[in-house]
This record gives sequence, C-alpha cells and structure tokens, in this order.
Amino acid sequence: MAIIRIPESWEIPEREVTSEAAFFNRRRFLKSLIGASVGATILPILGCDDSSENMALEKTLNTAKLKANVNPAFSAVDRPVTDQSLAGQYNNFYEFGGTKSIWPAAQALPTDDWKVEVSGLVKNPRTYDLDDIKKTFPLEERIYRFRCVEAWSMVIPWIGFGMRELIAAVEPTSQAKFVRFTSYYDKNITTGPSFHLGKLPWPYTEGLRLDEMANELAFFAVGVYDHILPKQHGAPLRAVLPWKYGFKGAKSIAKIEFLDTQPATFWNTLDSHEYDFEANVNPTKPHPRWSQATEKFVSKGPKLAWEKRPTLPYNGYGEYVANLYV
Ligand SMILES: Nc1nc2c(c(=O)[nH]1)N[C@H]1C(S)=C(S)[C@@H](COP(=O)(O)O)O[C@H]1N2
Ligand SMILES: [Mo]
Repeated sequence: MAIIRIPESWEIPEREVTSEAAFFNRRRFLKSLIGASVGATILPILGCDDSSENMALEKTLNTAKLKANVNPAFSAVDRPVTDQSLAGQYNNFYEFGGTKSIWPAAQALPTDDWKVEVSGLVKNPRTYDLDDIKKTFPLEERIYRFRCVEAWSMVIPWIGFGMRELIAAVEPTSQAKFVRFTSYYDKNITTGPSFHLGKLPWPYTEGLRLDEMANELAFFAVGVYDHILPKQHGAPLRAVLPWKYGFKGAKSIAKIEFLDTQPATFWNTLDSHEYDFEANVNPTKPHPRWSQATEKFVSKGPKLAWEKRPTLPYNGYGEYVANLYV
C-alpha cells in the first residue's frame, strides 16, 4: 500500500541530514573537544577521522562516576545491555537538532548549578539542586528495556530513583491528578532543528497521570552506565518510563508540576494522532505511518547494528502496569 503524504513542516527533510555547514561545524566542534586533552597533532589536517571522532564521543560519555546497587527486581532483561557508546551516539534530543547525531551539539547544554522546581498542587513545594536530589533520594540501578515510537529499541542501565519517592517527599494534594515535566529551554542554546525554527511548541513538555507516576516502574535517572548522565542522554535529570514510548521520557527536566487537568505536551500538540498522551508500547496498535509489531534492537557494538525483535505489550512490563489501564 503506497500512501503519499505531504511532510509536515517539522519533519526532517533530506537536506538536514547531509547539510554541509552542519558537517563542517561538527568537525570543528569535534576537534575542539579532543584538542584540549590529546593535542591537535594526531588529528589529520583535513578534519576528524573515525578514531578521533570515537575519542570525542568517549569524552562526552566519560562524565563523573556514579555507582549504585542494582535493584534485584530490575537487574536483567531478556536481551543484552546495549553498548554504552552506541546508546550515547544515537539519540533523540530535538532541542539540539533533528538527526540522531546530536551528541556533539548537546554538549552546549549548561548543567552547572541545575535547579529543579517542584510545584503546583503539592503540600511541600521545593526547588532541588542536584546534590539535594542525590542526598534526599536513595539511588539504585535499573536495567530497563527502552522502546522509541520510531520502532528502534535498546536496553539501558539507568541510575536514579523511583518517581514515587518524589511523590512521598512533596505530597500532592487530593486535587492533583496529573504531572507535567518541562525540559530546559533557552532559544539561544537549544536552537532546535534549523528547518522549523520558531515553529515548535517549546519548551519540550511531557506528562503522566498521577497514578502512572506512582507506579513502581516510573523512574527519574541522574546516571547511566555507572556515570552521571551525559548531556546527550538528558543531563542532569530525565524521566524513564519503560512501558511507554521513549518520547514520554522528558530529558533535562527543569520543572515538575502537579496539576488537576491533563497538560498539553510537545508531541501531542504537534500531532495528537501520531503521539497520544498515553503512548503505552503496544504491538497491536500501529503508528499511522508504520507497524509497531516489531522493533530494531540496538545491542552490542562496536558499530551500530540492528536486530529485528517482536515488540512486547507494555514493552514487557505488563505485570507492573496493565492494571492501570483496565
Ligand atoms: N527534552 C527532550 N526530551 C526527550 C526528547 C527530546 O527531543 N527532547 N526525545 C525523546 C525521545 S523521542 C526519545 S526516543 C528519548 C531518547 O533518549 P536517549 O537519547 O537517551 O536514548 O528521549 C525523549 N526525551
Ligand atoms: Mo523516541
């Protein structure tokens, strides 16, 4: 069946992927990343080769160490953990561009003195800095399956804490029925993909029902692969909701608000047919433009390679969450 459709203004045109200016800026950027520690002499005069690009990538992933005991309930899944450098070079973070290769651009995210405001319908509103978060909430590691709505998947070892711990600390009032996460946004830094400058409903927002947020699986990550979150993964705090499509997991969260009505969210505002608010992983419910019955799994490196796998209802987490949707 061939469907001819007119791309929306915010979709990625071919030129975005191969833009010459972007390519050369990237090279310059990669050089500046490596230059400081290694010295420019090893770089070929004309730009970066494969190995220097790998070194630049490794540098972005080599953030401060962060160790936490693995939660035995989430210590393994039915497939291998995705290689750290694959997960760190294939990302979605539209604030930094419309391709998967946003890791160099994402290094512009300013994470020093990060504050997270928790407000709205709560008894104890509070602004946390990252030290407060690490001191207040017991950190643990969880190995979770990760499924993007675009039908690729990974397995990621996150470090963080259950969202229910935050609920217990701030005590939502009886009027609170939803939560909204708002990602960092500064139009001079998070410049987005060039093709739709000014047209997207920034800042990136996402949301949950309060009972979804209180589920055991709902998680805030501050680390991954035994390090604090690299910027491309949404440093310093991002949401991880393994039974939902990846877009629900807002990165670089600056604000968490408890609300009495369902909030408008970024992708849902752009196209409610393609990106519903609930967004539970469901192999029997196709995306309007592709099937969700299978996925391309990114496993072991060193190079990006895809393995076809069946997609599981609720991404394999039905025993924890199916009762939320009866
Ligand atoms: N702020 C923000 N959060 C975001 C996104 C984004 O573009 N901006 N992309 C989402 C999507 S579509 C996915 S698949 C995941 C990707 O997370 P990862 O790059 O750490 O794998 O982040 C989600 N969170
Ligand atoms: Mo995604």
